[in-house]
Amino acid sequence: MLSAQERAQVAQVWDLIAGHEAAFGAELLLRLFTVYPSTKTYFPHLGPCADEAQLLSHGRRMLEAVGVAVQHLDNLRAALRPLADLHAQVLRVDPSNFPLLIQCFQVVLASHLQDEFTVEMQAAWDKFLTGVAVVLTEKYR
Ligand code: ZNH
Repeated sequence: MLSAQERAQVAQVWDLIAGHEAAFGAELLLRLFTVYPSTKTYFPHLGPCADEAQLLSHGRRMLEAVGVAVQHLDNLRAALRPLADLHAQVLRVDPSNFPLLIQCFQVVLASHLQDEFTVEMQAAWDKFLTGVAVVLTEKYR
């Protein structure tokens, strides 16, 4: 559960991302695939080096879903149910990949937002994304 202050910080960070979903998302995927090459195995259809259009398009879809989560902090499970089913039952992404994505996300935010991305915002954002990952991985069995 996020405190009132953490919610405010999550919303503040989202305000800085909103409008740049594709760019931030593409950079996040590029970092993920480069720093943790094993994550690339889930995206064979992107080829050995995904082109920019593919990164931008999947990056945008991923970050738009994060935006939906930001709007439904009280109701993450319901808001993300279709995506949870997709990741658990169709994509079968190993849950150990989620912390890798969360880490890359924070590096992308820090590198773009610099001093605007305060330590408190990072803490709140980490907690928020971990909550999203819990929901996206709890359908596994
Ligand atoms: Zn994921 C897909 C989100 C994580 C892998 N995804 C997806 C989508 C979205 C997402 C929105 C789209 C859907 C549709 O189309 O319907 N993810 C997401 C989020 C997260 C994630 C939000 C966290 C936070 N994923 C993830 C991980 C991985 C993945 C970690 C691995 C590594 N996804 C994936 C895949 C896919 C997806 C493979 C499919 C793609 C295509 O189809 O192209």
